[in-house]
Amino acid sequence: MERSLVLIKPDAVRKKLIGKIISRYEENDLSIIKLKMETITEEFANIHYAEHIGKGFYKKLLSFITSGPLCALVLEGENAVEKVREINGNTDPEVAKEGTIRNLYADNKTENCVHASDSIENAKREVELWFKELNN
Ligand code: 3AN
Repeated sequence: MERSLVLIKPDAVRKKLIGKIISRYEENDLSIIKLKMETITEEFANIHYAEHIGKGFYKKLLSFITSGPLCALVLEGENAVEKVREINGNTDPEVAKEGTIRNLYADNKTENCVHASDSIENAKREVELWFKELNN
């Protein structure tokens, strides 16, 4: 069983898409084992997105991700990391395959509704960062 950290980002929360997005994961046989809503600080965002600090899009990403409440969840299931990324679709909604969350609901590369861990190693780091009580 694998775990992945998912964020339903502030744009999706504002558009009242939490239910629709969560349904897609559940319909694909993933279980929600943790779930919370909060508005994160810039300090916390800098830890989560450490690998992107200094990139051209980072300031915009930082201001967006701290702009309002988001929903963080840990999903568990077979092949969860890869499965969630397939369900989410490409970072760029114009490239994302038809039927993926980003194809259906995302506006652009910054406001793209969801985040998911991109490797098993990062999933472990992110799950522990967001849910300290889960020592996986
Ligand atoms: P993904 O979330 O698809 O794994 P990453 O990890 O490459 O994408 O990027 C992290 C986040 O940074 C993305 N979710 C997206 O919001 C933002 N981002 C990535 N590339 C760009 C870009 N070229 N322009 C604007 N925002 C970007």
